[in-house]
Amino acid sequence: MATKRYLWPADYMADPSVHIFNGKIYIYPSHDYYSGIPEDDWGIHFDMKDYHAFSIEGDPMTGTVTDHGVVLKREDIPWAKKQLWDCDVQEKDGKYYMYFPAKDKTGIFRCGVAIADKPEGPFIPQPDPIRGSYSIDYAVFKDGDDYLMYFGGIWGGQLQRYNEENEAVNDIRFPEGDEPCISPRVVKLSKDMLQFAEDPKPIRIVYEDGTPMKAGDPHHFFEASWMHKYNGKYYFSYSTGDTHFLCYAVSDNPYGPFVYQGEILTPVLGWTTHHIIVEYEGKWYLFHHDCGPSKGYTPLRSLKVCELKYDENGKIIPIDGMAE
Ligand code: FUB
Repeated sequence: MATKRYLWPADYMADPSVHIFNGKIYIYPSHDYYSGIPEDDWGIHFDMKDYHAFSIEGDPMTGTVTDHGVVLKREDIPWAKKQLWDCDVQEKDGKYYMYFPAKDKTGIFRCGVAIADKPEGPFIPQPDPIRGSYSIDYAVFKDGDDYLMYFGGIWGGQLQRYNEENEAVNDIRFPEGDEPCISPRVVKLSKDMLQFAEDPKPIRIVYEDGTPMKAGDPHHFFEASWMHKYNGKYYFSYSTGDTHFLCYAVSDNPYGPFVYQGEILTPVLGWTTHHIIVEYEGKWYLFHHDCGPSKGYTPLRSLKVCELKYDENGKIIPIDGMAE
């Protein structure tokens, strides 16, 4: 029996964000389509125009998947010009908040917020993006009464354009070799969920000896942050982009530093790798995407799910990205 399941063979969906709302699994993916834009290192071929919401009836490996249709589209977002990339959704006081990246009219990624009364949408966008927001791949984690957003992605995700004081820089350069890799960011959201409550801070991913993850290490941070908690510890997971792994690091503090632990998923078919980890009815699952159905064509990705297991020390047992 296959240990992985393609969730929605009818269309190309990527970058899953998954939460349990009212006891049910909801998925908010990016919606890939054939844009005809030639592939480049900056991901301009990913010119997504809308988001769908999905839900699963029961067990993610076997339950019926429902497409709730388009829940937000580019033409309804006043400030957004193009590229609706990886989003996330969180619930507070019965309202559902979608956080999504899009390029504004000057070509800069910003974080928009859209609000719904139900997890299946529709989501109504705010007129402007979050003040001071930048880069991509916003993942919002509920930690007690706080909502923490983890974000950032290099190359096409523009994180290299900002210093750790959140200022745009002119002299863009990528660290190399033994230099520390570019750090993802974390920021607490305001009580109304619509703005940042503080300045975003860099997240340190360190080795066991406390030294920073090197830019030349194939396990460097690239994009696709996710946070979950297991046995009281914070697990920060991410994609290594150009080396095509999903990896994770662990901390006692949601702001880090996070000690590097290992790989979660080895490379899949297709360039990008992107995931979430969620617990449902006592089991843990990895949702991600690959390009199996499009025969390895990176701009057209498909949603997948498989079970994820920990060993007795809380280490994630790595999964083979190419296994069926
Ligand atoms: O879908 C566009 C981008 O590709 C995402 O934002 C990245 O995480 C990568 O999956």
